[in-house]
Amino acid sequence: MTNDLLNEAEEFIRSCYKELNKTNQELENRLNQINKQILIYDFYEHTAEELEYGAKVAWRNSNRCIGRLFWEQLNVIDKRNLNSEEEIISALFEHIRYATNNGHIRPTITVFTQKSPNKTVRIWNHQLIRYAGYKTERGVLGDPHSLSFTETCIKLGWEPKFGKFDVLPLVIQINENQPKLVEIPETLLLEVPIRHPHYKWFEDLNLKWYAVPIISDMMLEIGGITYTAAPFNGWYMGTEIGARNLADELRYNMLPQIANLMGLDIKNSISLWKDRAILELNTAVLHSFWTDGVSIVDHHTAAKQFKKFEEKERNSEREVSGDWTWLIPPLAPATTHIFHKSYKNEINKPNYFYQPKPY
Ligand code: HEM
Ligand code: NRG
Repeated sequence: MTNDLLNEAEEFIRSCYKELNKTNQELENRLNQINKQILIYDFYEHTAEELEYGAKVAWRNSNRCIGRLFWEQLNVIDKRNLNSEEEIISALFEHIRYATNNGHIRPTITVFTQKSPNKTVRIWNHQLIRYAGYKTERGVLGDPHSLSFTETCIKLGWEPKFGKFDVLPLVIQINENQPKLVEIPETLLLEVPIRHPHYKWFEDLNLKWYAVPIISDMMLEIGGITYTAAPFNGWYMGTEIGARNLADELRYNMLPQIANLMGLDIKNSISLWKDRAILELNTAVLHSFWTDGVSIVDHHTAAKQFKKFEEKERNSEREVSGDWTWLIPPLAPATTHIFHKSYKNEINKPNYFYQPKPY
């Protein structure tokens, strides 16, 4: 155990200090110090600089992410010193406010206390901002992706609102304590009503989506240390909302309604009604975010940015690993360069990993 940690720590510190152009003396000193700490305490703590670099490299190593060109611009907020649920909740509110930035979204991560035998912090939400989903006799109301978490919130005392776009409360747990629930203040929530540049009827669908995707259920692993609560965000690629969240049959399933309103024959798949509807839905998402001044990227621009990332990495003599099945956009994949090449899906660390659900 101790040996694994020592090895992981050493590997991280060596590459970190090399990329940060530290002297050999600094490297040796730090390795000695970490060695001692691990031998005595069975753990060590990152410096603020190591943490910042580790979180950035974890993004750089995220094989499924097409947005990695901007990995060096991640804003890392160090909140490892917080001890209570209340303090953590305030820090999450501050993350939402800082990252949202009135629509000019800032890629941000807030890192809470590392996992240790006597302390574990977990955020139960999949994303800090997410819509509830309810099972009713007439099918699912809201986001089916949130069904089990919504049920959990209700069991913990949350009052369900039975709307299509109810923002779920934050749920924070320290150790095995009773989890704390709190609503996100409305003033912090930025949402975008979806309308179409040409189809006036589109707004009558009353669709909207929240501005900032803040993944809060993954763990950040750096040099053998695990951060179980480290919510991070960038901005959306339009297809995440327009080709998946609002389109998937197992999500908001809006394509049949949109196709009907477009006057297409949804009985006949060779009319390509799904393709026509999904295209207009994606047009509407990009148009609405753009018009409201909320950061978003279309999949063609994102793919171009990813190409630039690949070039930059090659110049730094690093290989880009990637998960092709996730990197290709769900809309017109073959129009991007990503479709036409392959990537090694090799897992490098630091990285962000799934962890078991706490509920
Ligand atoms: C996945 C885009 C920022 C880490 C993804 C996906 C997209 C994307 C389209 C695939 C999502 C899906 O299919 O569900 C972007 C864009 C960003 C951005 C446009 C804008 C800056 C970030 C940041 C981080 C990050 C800041 C971490 C610091 C990840 C990870 C995944 C991912 C870990 C995989 C998630 C999973 O396995 O569920 N990203 N991303 N991304 N991104 Fe990014
Ligand atoms: N598809 C998910 C979000 C996954 C991460 N996407 C990002 N991440 N853009 C959804 O809510 O649609 N990010 O950190 O910006």
